[in-house]
Parts: sequence; structure tokens; C-alpha cells
Amino acid sequence: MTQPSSVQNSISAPARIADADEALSLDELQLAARNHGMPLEALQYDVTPPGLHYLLVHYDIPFVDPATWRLAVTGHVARELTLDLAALRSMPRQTRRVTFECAGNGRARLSPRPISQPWLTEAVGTAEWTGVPLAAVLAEAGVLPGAVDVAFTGADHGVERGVEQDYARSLHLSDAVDGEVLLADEMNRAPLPPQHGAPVRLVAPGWYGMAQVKWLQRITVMDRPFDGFQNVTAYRLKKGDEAGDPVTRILPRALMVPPGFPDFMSRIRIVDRGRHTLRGRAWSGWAPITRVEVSTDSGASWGDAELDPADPGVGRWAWRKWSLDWDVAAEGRTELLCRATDELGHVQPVDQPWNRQGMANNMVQRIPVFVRS
Ligand SMILES: Nc1nc2c(c(=O)[nH]1)N[C@H]1C(S)=C(S)[C@@H](COP(=O)(O)O)O[C@H]1N2
Ligand SMILES: [Mo]
Repeated sequence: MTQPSSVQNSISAPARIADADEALSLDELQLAARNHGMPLEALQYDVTPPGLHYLLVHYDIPFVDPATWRLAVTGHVARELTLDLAALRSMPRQTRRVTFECAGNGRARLSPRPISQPWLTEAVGTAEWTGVPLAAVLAEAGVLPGAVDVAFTGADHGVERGVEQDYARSLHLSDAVDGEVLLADEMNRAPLPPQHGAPVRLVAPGWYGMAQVKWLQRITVMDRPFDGFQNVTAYRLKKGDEAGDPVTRILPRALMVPPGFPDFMSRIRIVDRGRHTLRGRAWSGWAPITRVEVSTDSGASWGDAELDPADPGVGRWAWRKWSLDWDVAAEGRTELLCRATDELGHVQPVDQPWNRQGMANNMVQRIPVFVRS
């Protein structure tokens, strides 16, 4: 790559940590303006309405013509395949309702703040994805003995910390063929919109967003571990310069629809005295949600919310609805908190689980509220 050396230096620097009192920069604002969250009032919907699902794009949204698009299946397989959209769509299809969350969700609230896409807590959304199970396409190609990883490459291209690349991520073979992963060409029963990966993306239920490769053009079955940037350098849980553990499945999180109405600038909620039903959603990519607790006194005490019965028609990958009645007597300020627990016993922490890139941080949500008389 040829670059003026000043550009080269600034873009190849490792991800930076903000100084203690450092404000958000224009670079962070630029990312935040491109990559939007889901307004939390949209937690009311079972399936996030079009345009309200969060969005994250590392580079540019590539312009892909569905008529000339091809998917190559290559590498450690018996038969290399090249599929056009019609060929892919002619295979048996499935639909899954899946909650996605970006691994960087909550990053902007960390202290010190890792400098990257500055998410608050809104990097989430739920959609119905329709497509062909990845396992069926891999079976058609015939995975050879000795395969370990399957890499997925998108049509988007950029440079990240000095490394020029097509966006690519891998799954271990066992995760790729578990029957849950889809090659999806429809979102909410309509063709994928450009920003969500048209014409075809990967949908790996339960995994953080980085695994959901958009604008998919190549699937490479590998007989050695994939060592691409997004697996080996980005998306690692680390405190310093060590390699760190990979970011994988979504840790539990509960979010609440902010009650009352907001102050325009501070977003502080104004609530009247009396009875309110607090509502929200909770999810985990590891196991079903078993408990949601809510605090209405800034974390001093917790009560159990009621979980809506799980709908067997929906499957296990979508968020679960919860609610709790709140009788508000005292005027003044308080904070509302909520936290989820899953069947494996993962509980959301009240204190921040800090790491250098601000990944998989599922610290509880806090909603400042002013109760008026
Ligand atoms: N090709 C490609 N796929 C990608 C990305 C990307 O930048 N390029 N971003 C990933 C990340 S980090 C997230 S969180 C999800 C976001 O999916 P969405 O924008 O459809 O919500 O897409 C993933 N897939
Ligand atoms: Mo992400």
C-alpha cells in the first residue's frame, strides 16, 4: 500500500485509549453518524421495524449488482462451487428470528474509553432472516477431512490499523455446520437492504455482530486456522498487548424501554407519580434467559421482572420480553437499572468489565429518571 507517511502513521497506530478527560473526537462522531443504534423505544417491537435495526459497517457499503453477484465456495472441499442468486434461492430455505448485537455495544460508557465506534447501549436489533442453511451448501461442496475453519469474505474493502483487507471472519467448522447458520438473502421477508449486506449475508445466531458477514462473496474451507485481521487482531478480549481470547457469543443483556418522556438534550426521563409498567427485552447468545431483575432505586435493591412465556414458534435466538410494575411515590431523581441472567448462570455485571477494545461489555443499563409531583 502506498500512502503519504503521515497518513500511514496515523492509520497504522494501534487502537487508542482516550485520556481520562478526553472528549469524543470528530473521528468518533464520523463513525457514530454512519453507524446508528436502535432507538431504545423500538424495544417495544418483537421484530425491529425497517430502518430502526442498528447498523455497523467498517468500511463503505459496497455496490453489488445482484444479477452479476456470485458466491464462490473454495478451499478444502471435494467440489468447488460458484452459485448465482437463483441457484442459491432454489435450495431449501429456512427463516429464523435472531437478535443481533455489536460486540462493541456499551463501549462509549467505559472508562477509560477505547477509541472506536462509540456505542452507548443501542447497538442491537431483531430481524427475521430467510435463506439457505450454510450446512447444506457445505455438504454440496463436500468438506474434506482435516478441515478446521470456514472463512467468509465480504465485498467491502478498507484499511484498519495499517492492514488493508476485504472484511473477512471465520467460524470453526463445528460452528459452521451446526445447522443454525444461514446464508440469508431476505430480512423481514424482503430482499436484504444494501446496508444490511445485499444480496447475501451470513447469519450466525447467538454470535456477536462481527461474525454476521455482509455482502458475502467467498466461503473458504480451510485445513489450518484462519488468521485474518478480524479474528486475530480485532475482536479479542485483552487488557494489554497480549493476543487475548476471541470474542464469540453474545453475553446476556437486558434493556428497558425508557419510561415517561425525555428531556431533549440530556435524555433524562420525566415520569409522573403513580403506577408505571416498565418493559424491555433480554437476550443471550449462550443459553435461554432465566431471569431479569430491575432496580428502581439506583441499584440499592433489586426485584424480579416477569418474563413473557417463550414462544416456541419463534425459537431460541430472539430476545425475550419482560415487564415489571413500578409504583412511584417519591418525587426527585432516581436511576432505573436492569440485568439479565441466562441458563448457564451468566449474570450482567453492575461494574464495567473493561478491556482494551471495549468488546463484549455487558455492564447493566442505567436510566436517569426525574419523578415530578
Ligand atoms: N462485510 C462486512 N460484514 C460485516 C461488517 C462489515 O463491516 N463488513 N460489520 C460486522 C459488524 S461489526 C456487525 S456488528 C454487524 C452489523 O450488522 P448490521 O449492520 O446488519 O446490523 O455486521 C457485521 N458484518
Ligand atoms: Mo460490531
